[in-house]
Amino acid sequence: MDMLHFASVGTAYRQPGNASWCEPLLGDSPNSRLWHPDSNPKEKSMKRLALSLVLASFAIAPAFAAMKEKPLKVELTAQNGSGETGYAMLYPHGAKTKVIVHLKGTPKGVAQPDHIHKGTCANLDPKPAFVLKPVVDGKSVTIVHATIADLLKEPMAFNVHESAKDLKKYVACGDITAPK
Ligand SMILES: [Cu+2]
Repeated sequence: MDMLHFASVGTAYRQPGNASWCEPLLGDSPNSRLWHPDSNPKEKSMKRLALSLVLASFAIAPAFAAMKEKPLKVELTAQNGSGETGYAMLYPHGAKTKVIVHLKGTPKGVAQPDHIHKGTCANLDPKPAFVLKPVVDGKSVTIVHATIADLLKEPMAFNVHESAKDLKKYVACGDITAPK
């Protein structure tokens, strides 16, 4: 059902003095005449209930959206003398997260594997939890199938590896922590 459809339902069954907050949503549309005026009262009240639930969810959704996730920045510090430092930005992307990694001091043209691992930089689970696009010339962009809240549920960290050949050398790392 699209918004117009909702609007016509709302016009047909709206009661006087009821729910003034939803007025802006309910334009008087010619479509409302399509609704049968003699449908039985029980059905009407069921429809009203369904309608108010739907409208309530419309009213609540923006409130949630307002307190929804903000982008999160994770600082990445150099490891093993790499001189590679930077940060990762995590942007809410529906039920997913868009991750953009920015690194300075990377070797030119080299693809550096990049992951989110469970654990912390000090104690990293070697198995990647999320595989990111490799960092090339200091940048990597990936859509991760988890929300920022998911990524904050347990300790997790970004890490960047020297190269596909030299995976064991970590060149940068950053713990994912909630903003203070
Ligand atoms: Cu890794």
